[in-house]
Amino acid sequence: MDARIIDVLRHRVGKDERAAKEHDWYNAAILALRDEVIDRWIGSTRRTYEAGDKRVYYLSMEFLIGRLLRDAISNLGLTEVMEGALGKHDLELAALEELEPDAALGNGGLGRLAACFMESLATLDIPAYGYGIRYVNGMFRQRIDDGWQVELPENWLAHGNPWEFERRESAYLIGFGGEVNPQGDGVVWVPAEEIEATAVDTPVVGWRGKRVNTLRLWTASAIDPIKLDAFNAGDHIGALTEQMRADSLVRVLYPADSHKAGQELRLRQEYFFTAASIQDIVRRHVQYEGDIRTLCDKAAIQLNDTHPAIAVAELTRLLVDEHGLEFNEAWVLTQKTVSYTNHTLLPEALESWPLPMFEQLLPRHMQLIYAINSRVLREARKAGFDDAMIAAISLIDEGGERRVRMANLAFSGSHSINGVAALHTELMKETVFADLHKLYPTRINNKTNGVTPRRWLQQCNPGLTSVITEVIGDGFLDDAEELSALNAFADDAALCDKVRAVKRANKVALADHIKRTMGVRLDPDALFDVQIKRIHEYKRQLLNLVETVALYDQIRSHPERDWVPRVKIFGGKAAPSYHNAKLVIKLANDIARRINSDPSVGGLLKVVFVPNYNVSFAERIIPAADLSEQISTAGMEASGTGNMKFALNGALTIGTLDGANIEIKDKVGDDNIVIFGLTAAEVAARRADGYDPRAVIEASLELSQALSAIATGVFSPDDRDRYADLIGGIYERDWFMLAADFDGYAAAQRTVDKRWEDPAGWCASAIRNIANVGWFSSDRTIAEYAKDIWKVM
Ligand code: 26Q
Repeated sequence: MDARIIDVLRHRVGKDERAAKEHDWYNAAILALRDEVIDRWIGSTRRTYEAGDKRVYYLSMEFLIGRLLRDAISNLGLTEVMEGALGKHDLELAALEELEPDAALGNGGLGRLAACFMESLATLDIPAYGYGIRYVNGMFRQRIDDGWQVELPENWLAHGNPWEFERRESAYLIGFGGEVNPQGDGVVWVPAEEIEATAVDTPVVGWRGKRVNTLRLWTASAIDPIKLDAFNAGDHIGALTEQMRADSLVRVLYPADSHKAGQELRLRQEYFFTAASIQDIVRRHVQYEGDIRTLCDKAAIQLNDTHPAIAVAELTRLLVDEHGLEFNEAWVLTQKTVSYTNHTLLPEALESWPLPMFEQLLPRHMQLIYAINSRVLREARKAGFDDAMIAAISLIDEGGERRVRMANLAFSGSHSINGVAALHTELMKETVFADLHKLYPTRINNKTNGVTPRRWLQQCNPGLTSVITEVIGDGFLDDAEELSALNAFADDAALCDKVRAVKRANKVALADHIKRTMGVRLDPDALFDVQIKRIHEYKRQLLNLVETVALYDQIRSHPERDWVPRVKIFGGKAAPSYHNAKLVIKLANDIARRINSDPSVGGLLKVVFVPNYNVSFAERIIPAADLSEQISTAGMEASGTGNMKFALNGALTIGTLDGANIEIKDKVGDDNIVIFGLTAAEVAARRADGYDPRAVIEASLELSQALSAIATGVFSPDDRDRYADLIGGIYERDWFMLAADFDGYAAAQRTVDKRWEDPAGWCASAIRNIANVGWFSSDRTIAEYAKDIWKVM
């Protein structure tokens, strides 16, 4: 490897090893490794082609990949080889890895899930393509200025991207607008505007490098990048407008992860990448198989939420308008090929588009949606559905301004619709999809999420990985459920010491990092209590902050008690337009400033809000966490995946009976998790009965004192009214039931303190968490999709 790196450094980077800077070595290391990746990539592609295997296509607006270097080296088994080669030049692999920018082409859970799935697909040797958008600017970089979030553009491509390959030959025209005209016995869509989509491919290496799959992201360009006639006539700006319109499609990721859709640009982005992907899939099929009618035998198209739901209409359109199928035959083939995953029940995150906008942008698709709708509604009427049920099933929302419902389109066009955790899937059947489920009772199924144990244990926590290997061997690296062998050693004092030593080392490393980057000193022997995720009212960072304030009051009132030293760590981004989420960030920083500088807490409590939480920071902080905060209002977090990563790294969970927390509890056992709060059914019942938050607050002294301290400006002396409305909202409405769950949460935190005071017991629980969450490997999840939905295993 050393000779290869030197050769690459000279001939591809163009540097003498004596003159090479860190960045040159970084580029040389990636390019040397890349050759190995490419050979396997070509091998995998050939193998699939020769065997005529069915392929999986994962369509997603988001792929939150993070860094690739460590992942690729580790999955190829070259970590030691690479470290050795670089060591000869006094370079540390870990230091070079830090130079890689995160590929942050996603908001949060949904995008990260897509990245874990890509890795597991390759690991399980399933031929698969991920399809998405090559955003020039991914998720914004978050800076904290005087406690407030400031969004800065993220320029991950500034120094080029050695992992990507542009495929100029894989380009398609994507139309927008225009009109639909009769032609022969069919129609022809004549778009008003056409933009070219070009493929940019990134290899995805599976564990042990057996298969390398393709992540194909689309970039956009004008057919005629510069209109020379306009330019020559003096219209220099006008000559470039088409290229600007194309650029805008792939310019930036929408930084909202639950939002009332309404922006035309968003719909244009969705159609752009979906249409390019569907054209690519159809072209590949026809080229290899000849007959479009066998598409469903050779292709499985999975929609990651409704963002690519237009695929249903686009595929039907291609089959009818370009391949001459009858509508009914096209529709059945579409359904057999497509399946859809739902990731949220929040009403504001359910996509729908104003019908006039939709019709103007996609006139042919609108016609087909009417045709699909009349077919679905006919089936509903035949099944005896009443008017209210028909209205709920319709692809068009007729209440007020007419809108196209993307979830109903995705459901109608799919043979499988899955939720992402058991509770979420049941709630899908009872709420948003209740009527569609009655009409098509076999379609909804559950696929509980998972995370890749390569990135989220082996790579991010090498210390823990080697301790586990010493005890149970390395079989768990190939089958995470083999971690269960650790159960036999949960009470083993020697193992406990080692697990604790690793955790402490990880905490020291995190504390060093935070000291260096933020100037805050943390005690590595304190309990590290971590809540990292997007800032959202339903995720209830505010509940954690209010409890922090209550604890602060308690410590000051009873300094004589034996308080457990705690560090409360928060991290996460707020959507730029989400006022209350941004205020929660400011509140965390206001609380941190006050508490951290109060000598009367004597270092027993520290609060930090880490700026710019991203995948790379998650890889640092999760191995260092003792306590994982998963405290969403029950029924609102579809699954959660951070919860799985923490447990896998030996943190205990404090959480509600929501999303996958319920299944984590079932696996690790009631004694190894701290559960509190209302159940989803109780939340619904309380809401239906007329919930009175004011009465609940007044009944809890601790809660009312903490809320009033925040509301009256104890933490914001520079602006005493800053939090008046935020806290007022809890008194008035409290939609997320913070007050109802507060006492239970505070009591649960004191249970955590008690457990912490028994280090052996804590450690045994941590080991039982690690031992029993192997089931949450995305390998298991993908195997279920492969068998039940895609039929490729
Ligand atoms: C929609 C329309 C317009 C603009 C943005 C959006 C949009 C973008 C992203 C809506 C939703 C998202 C992302 C949702 C998401 O991340 N959901 C999470 O998915 C995880 C993986 O299944 C679950 O674990 C989480 O519980 C769920 O919140």
